[in-house]
Amino acid sequence: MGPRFRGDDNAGLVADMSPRKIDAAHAGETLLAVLAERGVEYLFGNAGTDFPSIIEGFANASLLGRTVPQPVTVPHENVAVAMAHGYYLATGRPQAVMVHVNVGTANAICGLVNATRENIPILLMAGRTPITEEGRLGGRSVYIHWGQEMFDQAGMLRELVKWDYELRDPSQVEAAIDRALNLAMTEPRGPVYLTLPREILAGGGGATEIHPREWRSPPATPAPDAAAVRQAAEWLAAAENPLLITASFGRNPADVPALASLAEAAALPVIGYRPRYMFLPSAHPMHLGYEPGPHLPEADLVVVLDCDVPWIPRLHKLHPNARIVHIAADPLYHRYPMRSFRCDLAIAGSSRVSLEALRTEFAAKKDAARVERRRATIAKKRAAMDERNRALAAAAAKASAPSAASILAAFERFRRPDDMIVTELGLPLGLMNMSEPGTYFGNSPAGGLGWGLGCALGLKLGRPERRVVTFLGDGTYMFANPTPAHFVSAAMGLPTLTVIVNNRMWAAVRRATLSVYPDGAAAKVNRAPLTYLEPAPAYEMIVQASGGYGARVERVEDLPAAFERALHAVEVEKKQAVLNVLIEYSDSEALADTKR
Ligand SMILES: Cc1ncc(C[n+]2csc(CCOP(=O)(O)OP(=O)(O)O)c2C)c(N)n1
Repeated sequence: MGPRFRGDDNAGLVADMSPRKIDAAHAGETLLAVLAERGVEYLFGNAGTDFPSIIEGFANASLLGRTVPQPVTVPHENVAVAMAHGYYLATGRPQAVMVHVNVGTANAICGLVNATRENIPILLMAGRTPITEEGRLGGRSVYIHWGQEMFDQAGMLRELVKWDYELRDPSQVEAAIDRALNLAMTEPRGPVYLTLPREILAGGGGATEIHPREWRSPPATPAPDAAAVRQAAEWLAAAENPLLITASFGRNPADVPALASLAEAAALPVIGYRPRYMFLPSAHPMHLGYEPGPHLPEADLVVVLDCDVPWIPRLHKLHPNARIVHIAADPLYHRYPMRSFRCDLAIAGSSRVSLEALRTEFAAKKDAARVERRRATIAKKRAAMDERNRALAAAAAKASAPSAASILAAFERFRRPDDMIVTELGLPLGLMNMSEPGTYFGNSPAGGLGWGLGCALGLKLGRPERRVVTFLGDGTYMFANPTPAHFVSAAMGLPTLTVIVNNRMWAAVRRATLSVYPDGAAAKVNRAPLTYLEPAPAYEMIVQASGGYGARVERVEDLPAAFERALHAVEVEKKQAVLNVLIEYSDSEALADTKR
């Protein structure tokens, strides 16, 4: 094979693109070898009768000392997908999940809904019931092989993945894995699905060629259009009250300085609306908190950055003459069936590059006096916000029953800047002083509950040196398959702290009911149906069954000691820990929440 040149400038002559040869027993072994070659470190697996060649492949690899992904046994598919999700967030590297035919896929789908709406690349693989009824190695051999067949197994999730394919021949393994991973990693990123019939996995084998990873590279993220950036910069220079709203910016922690620098230079205040990541240090003078509502009526320019839902039209009113600029890899969110926020200008491409380009263009166009006027206005708003947060923390500390605010305020004293915080709850984030990118992970806008525990495990696997702390409600804890999650934590040595904010109900469901029927019957009756989770289990005991530390907390004054003890369990005893904190639910707070 002749030499190959890579890169725009022909700077890199790849020394050797010749394939590596392995002696594979079957396509299942080739699959594992290709995954490892492509940098997939883990296969989160929930196995069934479709796995023989995969299990053989792993076993043979350990006998032969061959490099394969590390198999992780995950006893619920939703946890497996959430682990791959968390691992990607921690490392930027997509991983593989393999589940059992259609039934395992069905269990994985909630996690996949979350991943797809957060553009998380995951290679989801599933067996496909054996095709042949007799005569072939790997063909049907047990009762379920008839009942599990579907006309179109991928039809269950086609809407949720960027690509799906059924492996048709053993010779396709490398090409199929490459296509899967490259499409998953191409912006806008997302999960992909590959089904693996048992005969195909059992076939093939012999001398097999595996090319180096560079053989098929994914495209780089497109750069933004220069004219569009110039237009946005002009509007940013002319605005009296610009505002930037984001939700998913900061998924790549390395991007955060680009926003910090533009916000500072342009006196551009930033709101994280239902943020999924740390997008700007809390102490940054341009950080104006988490509610766009109060600022939107006077904002004459709104920059919507990596944000699927920048405001709720029913709740929030815009300045009638505001200019709206959307910036994202996929600014129109093309997979959302309906989404019609106003848009004067959309800039597609890498958000970091767009922000950097905007900063450069803005520097050439800015009106220095206007920028300083903006800075002074923002400083006043920021001071008022800091005062409100101080009052909230003080009130929470004085109350006798814990609340989400007092839990967060108590934890704040123990939090290290690089702790990774996961939450599936609407926490009062103004009480958290976030300073480092990549330290906060909120749940997907799809809101498929039960993601947090698995995500925390994936984060810990990717960054074992970090502390990982998850805040979730009692309802969400049950959605998260706690027994499988605690099992994986113990089996893999992944100690994390979970804090259950336990109101013994699905408060979000009650809130939703009251927001539609504020004076209705459900608001008046004592216990509206389908809302309460009583008698409440002793959740702290579930983790103990997996050798973890669990404790129950009922008073605000006990919170500091509880956090100290639980963090000691995690850090020193290397045990997973759960704090089950009982809080009181209040309808008036819930009603206030529906108006934000
Ligand atoms: C998989 C899934 N099922 C149901 C829901 C609907 N849902 C949204 S919030 C919620 C209640 C969550 O309860 P909990 O974690 O206790 O938090 P709380 O609302 O009480 O603060 C439910 C059931 C969902 N989002 N996801």
